[in-house]
Amino acid sequence: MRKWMLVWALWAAGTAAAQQLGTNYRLKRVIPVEGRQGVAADADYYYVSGSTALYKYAKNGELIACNERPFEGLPLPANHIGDIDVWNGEIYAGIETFVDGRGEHIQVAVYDADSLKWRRSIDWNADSGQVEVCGLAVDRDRGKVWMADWVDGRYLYEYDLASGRYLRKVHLRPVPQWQQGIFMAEGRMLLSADDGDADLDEADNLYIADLRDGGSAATVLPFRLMDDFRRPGEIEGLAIDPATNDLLVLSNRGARIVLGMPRGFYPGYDRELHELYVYERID
Ligand SMILES: [Ca+2]
Ligand SMILES: [Ca+2]
Repeated sequence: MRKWMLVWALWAAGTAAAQQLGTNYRLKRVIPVEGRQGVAADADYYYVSGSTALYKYAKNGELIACNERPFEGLPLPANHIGDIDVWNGEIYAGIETFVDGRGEHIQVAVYDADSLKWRRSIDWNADSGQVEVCGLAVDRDRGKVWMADWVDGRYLYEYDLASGRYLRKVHLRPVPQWQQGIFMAEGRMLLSADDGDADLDEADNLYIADLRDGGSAATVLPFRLMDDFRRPGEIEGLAIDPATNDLLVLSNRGARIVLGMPRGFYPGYDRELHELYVYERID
């Protein structure tokens, strides 16, 4: 291969993998899914987490595979999966035991994206101050993984992907209320927050924090009001599709949520619906 071809091939591979953020998104599709917690995407598939399961979907919404026993073999007790990410053929899941609004036994569990089987886990550093894991995000450019905390949302926690070592936390100012999912692109963190009260028909929100300066604190800015969901409910995980740069946001509707746990249904619903909202970038 000529040198310029090699350089071009490396450049093309690099740009194809890097998600890019837009400033304005338009809803193009809603896909019913099984899981109520998180979403991730690679070039060919969507991955969805339920509280106790992992699902793999073709991008037309067809269910391809599932693992309904994802805690088998894990080194710590577990009953809850939050938002997930996928990178280099592996699914990263923030896992814990979650009971009545509090988490314990936090771990980053890594699964094979083909078989959905568990491979290994990255240990939580309890001294970091993190008390819950609602979601995580891989920083593809820097080889890091970040965890967010729904109970005490003041900080995001950074770990090294290769060694699993805890590195630092970043102070969010202001703190979004009831964070759910996070996703990192171009050094900036997108956060979903379940800050709209579904009892009052309030929409939930996405926020963005620029972490590129490496500082101990980051300013959180509004990114998008999610007022185009079919009914205000519980916003969950989010991701950017690396093939299309579509914004993917999971949301639940129909169930009344108290302290993070479903407690009965709103009028007109006899079950909770889980939907993947697919947004195309328009600028
Ligand atoms: Ca969640
Ligand atoms: Ca809400």
